[in-house]
Formats: sequence, structure tokens, C-alpha cells
Amino acid sequence: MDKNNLQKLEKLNNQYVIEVVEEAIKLCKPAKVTVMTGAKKDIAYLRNLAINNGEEKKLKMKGHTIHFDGYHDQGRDKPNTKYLLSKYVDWGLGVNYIEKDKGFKEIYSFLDGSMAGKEMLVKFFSLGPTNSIFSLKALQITDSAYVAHSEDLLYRQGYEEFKNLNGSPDFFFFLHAAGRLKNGVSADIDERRIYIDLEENKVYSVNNQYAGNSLGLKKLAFRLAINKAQNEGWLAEHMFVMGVHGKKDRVTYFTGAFPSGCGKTSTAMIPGQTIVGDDIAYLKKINSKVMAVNVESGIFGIIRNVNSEDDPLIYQALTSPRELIFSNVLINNKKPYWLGMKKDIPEEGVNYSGDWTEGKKDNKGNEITCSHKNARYTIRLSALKNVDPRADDSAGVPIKGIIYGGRDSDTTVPIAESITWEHGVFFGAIVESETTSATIGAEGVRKHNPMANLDFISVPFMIYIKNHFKFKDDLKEIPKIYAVNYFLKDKNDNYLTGKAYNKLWILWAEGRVNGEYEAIKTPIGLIPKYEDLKGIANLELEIDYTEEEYVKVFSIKVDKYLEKMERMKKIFENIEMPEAFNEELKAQITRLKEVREKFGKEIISPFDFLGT
Ligand code: SPV
Ligand code: MN
Repeated sequence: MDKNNLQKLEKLNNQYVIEVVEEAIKLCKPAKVTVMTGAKKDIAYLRNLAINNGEEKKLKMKGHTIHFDGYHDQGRDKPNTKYLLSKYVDWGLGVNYIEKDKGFKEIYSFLDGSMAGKEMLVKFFSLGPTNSIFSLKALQITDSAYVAHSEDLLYRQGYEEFKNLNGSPDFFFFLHAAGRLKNGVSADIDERRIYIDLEENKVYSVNNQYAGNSLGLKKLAFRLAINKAQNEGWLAEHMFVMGVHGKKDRVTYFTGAFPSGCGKTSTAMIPGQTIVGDDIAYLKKINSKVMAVNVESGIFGIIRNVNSEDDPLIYQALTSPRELIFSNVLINNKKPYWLGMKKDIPEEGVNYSGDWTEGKKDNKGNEITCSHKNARYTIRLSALKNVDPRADDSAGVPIKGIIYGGRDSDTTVPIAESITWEHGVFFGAIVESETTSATIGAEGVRKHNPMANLDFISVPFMIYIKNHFKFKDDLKEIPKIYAVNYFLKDKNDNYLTGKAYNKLWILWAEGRVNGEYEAIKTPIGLIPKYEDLKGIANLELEIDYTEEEYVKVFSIKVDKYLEKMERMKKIFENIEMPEAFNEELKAQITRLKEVREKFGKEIISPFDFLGT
């Protein structure tokens, strides 16, 4: 490290920062080290570096670039993402871990000399808005200009924040090396490793580029934050944050967790509402109220099916000049194309598999689509017209409602409010999503994904759930919790509620948390009254919502719900859970059995519950 760069580190007055950077240099042996303060010229330098070293290529439109990840590096590598543990812990949920000494030996051997001949980039970020009690500090070291450039789009700069640490080691540390590159992509995929040291708040990632594996600040920092949150009594969640615009000029903030493919981004982007964030939120109790911030300041979004009709605002952002990165889409004549963009796709071009022509097959004989199903775009949130004015508020936004979504074709109603906070935590803990034709393997298989967080929970599940139960303590205003499901189908496999209806459910919830509508008490929670939905639909959707439609989706399918509870019983039999959770499960089953008995039928109309 030359004097100029060392000085930038010294200005932070933090010996731990210097120590970790020097250790990384000793290990990775870069040809050059560049320390970034996040100044405009640093950001421009990185963008150019990514282009000059071939990790990104310029496209026709100003500011647009394309980055390809390796053919086998198109998603999060679950098997090779492991916790480094010094002693075995029973996590409840299955997690990957490796004994610490063994894990270090392995990953150090891959990192040793990994940056020979390359430039090491040292960057400082803030997870959450700057100057905020929510925010955590993150130090990223990487040899990938694409990774650093992506983080500049997705996170807030934090060099000044590190000065406020006053010499404390309370920051997250990420060391990433893309490894040997071939045609600009990580070549040694067999040696891809992502190892997480929860005790030291450090993560090591090597031989990969896909953002979910390489960007320390995304899902790697999220795992560290979940662990930290349990110790400090707040929540780090896989949640969007959005402003829902109710009657008059009322804006009510909600957070929501959905497994991927269950409507998370589309909920955050419901027309007429405003977005604070689409992926990760920190929730804290401030003055006995729940406040939340978006950890990020950009979107790393799935591009598939983004088109001018279904996602006009995202489409507009992706088709106008601005700084953005496309990844793993098809490029033809310096223009991007992707699945579901509702435009003619050229028959040839370059994609993540190299030169591509329509009909190209992989070595198993499966067709390679023009863009990868997980192809993405990376933009700043400010690129969207519907960004909420309080998206960067260092105090966070007040949260009145929390939503858990799933994908369920035959059981759960479109929206239900929990009876109590504890029942709402139960909603989160029993989230399931059905596999679709878009995922490999059989269709319609239900996967349990508690709080849409299964991949990231970094503490024993018992502790995670206990922390959720306890979170309501001392609150003056307890947020209401909702379970939503956009995917009910009829016997002919047709969806019963279209995308436009998502707005109906959330506006009802917005009214509820503001004391507007009465609800019908059913064994599975509180559901909307027909006339309230009809009123909202009339006014806001300009549709005539019929009683028939309502009864079809809001009837309680008692036997189906009981089947779901049997699945949960089986899952939770093998996991040590807090007593409060076991009681919720038991009480849920009892309530369902009682109405089964009382009404003597397996499907009960919402009208039957009126006046009970
Ligand atoms: C997700 O899979 O939940 C994502 C993308 O948000 S990744 O960065 O891969 O985690
Ligand atoms: Mn996510």
C-alpha cells in the first residue's frame, strides 16, 4: 500500500481497520491497493475500471453496462456458503457449517495469492442511512471492480461513518476475491467458497462474482446482522419497506417478507404507493414505536417479466439513460433483451453462455434461454419515480403493519390479519411457497420458508422466534400482522385473483391499521368484510367486486388449513421451539377443529362467521 492510500486509512483513526486491511494484503498479495473514500471521482474510477478490465461492457444507452457471471455462477451457492463454528450449535433449521480451523485452512488456501497481479479495492459503506442509530458499518475488500461498482449503486457510502466509530472494532468485514478469471468470469467454480465468521463479524468469499455470493453487503452482511439483532433485541429481516397511500393524504408504512417468486417486489411496487426498499430492512423500537430503514439504497432485481405493461416504472428506469448494470441478459447490437420483456427477442447475440443462437442447448440437452431466469438489473432506488420521500430518513419510517406472503394454490385466503402479535409471529413462522414451473423439480411442492428467511437465519431458530415474540414488549403501538397469498387457483388451474387485486388487499390493511374497517373473526384470523372490499375496489380499482368472487377466495377451507397445520406439526416436532409458539400451533388446530364441528362442513363461507 502506498503512502497516499495508507493515509486514507490512517485518517479513520482505527487500528482495527488498518490491521484487517494489512492482513488481507498479506494473504491475497495484490499488485496494487486502492483505498476509496466514496468521493465522486472514486465512484467514476471504479466504473471505468470495471469496463477497462472487461468485467463490464458499455451498452448503447448512456451509463448502461452489461456484466456476465460465470455459466455456473448464476445464483446463491447454498452448499458452499457455510458458518465457521468453533463449537457445534443445534440450529434447529438445517444450516451448513464447517469447523472453524478446518474452514479457515481451506479458504485461506484459496485466498492465498488470489490477487496476484490485480488491484485490491478497499471500500467503506453504511448499511442503512448515514448518521442513523440503525446503521451498521461495513468494510469491503474486493478485487472485482464489478462488485465494488454494484455496491456503489446499492449502498450508501460510509467512509465518514467509520470516523464516527472512534476507533471501535464494531464493523462488518468482507473479503472477496473473484479468483482466476477466464473471459472475465471466475474460472475455478469448484473452489467457490463463502465462509461466515459470526464470532468476528467477518465473511470470506472466493472464486465467484454473482452478487448474492460476492457482494459482502447483501446477503452476507444480512446474516451477520440477524445474529447481531438477536443479541441486541431488534429485527433484521428479509423485508421490503413501503408507504401505502390511504384516504386523503395518509401514508402508512408497511414491511413485508415474501419468499422469492411470491410477489415481494411487485407488492413494494403496487401502483400509487411509494417504495422505501425491496429486500432487507432493520426494525427497531424507538420511543416505544417500531421504526424501520431500508438497509440498501438500490435494487438488485430480477429482470425476467419486467415489461412496460406489468412494471412500467422499473421498465422506464431500465430503458432511459442512467448508471445501471444489467447482468446475464442477452446482448445484441449493444442492446439488452430478456425473458418476458414483451418485445421481439433477436435470434442471436451474446449471453451468459457465450455466443448464443435461439435453440442453443446445454450439454444435458436443455435449451438455454436468451437470458438466465435469475438475470438481474442493478439500479439506484432514486431511478424509480415512486421512491418514497422518506427513503433516506435517518430516523426510519414508522411501521404500522407487517406482511408475510407465500405461494399457495388451495388453502390460505388472500389476506388475513393475525388475532394477536403472537399469532402474527406464527403467520411468519409457517410461511410456505409452492414450487412453480419456473423452478427445477416437481411443481406444486410446498417449501417451508419461515419469515422468507430460511437461507439467512444465523442463530438457532428458537432464539430467532423468541426475539420476534419479545419485540412487542414495551410497544405503545403494536403493528398489525398480515398473511397474504396472491396465488389461489380454481379447479382449472386459473388464478382467482389477478395482480390488480394486490392493491385491494393492501389498501384494506392500510385502513385496518388506521382503525377504519371492522373485520370478521375466523379461526385463522381476521378477514375483510365484503362491503369494505367492494367499496375500495369501486373507488380505487374501478371494478365491481362481486360477492361471488369474495366468497370463493375468503371461504375458510378448514380441512386444507388442518392439512397445513399437520405439515407444520411434523416440521416443528423436530425443532426446539419456544412454548409460546407451540401454544399458537395448538390453539390454531383447536380453533379449526371447533368450527369444523360447529358448522359440520369443510368449507365455510365468511358470511357464516358473521355474528358468531
Ligand atoms: C434473493 O435471492 O433473495 C435476492 C437475490 O435478493 S440475492 O442477492 O442472490 O440474495
Ligand atoms: Mn432477497
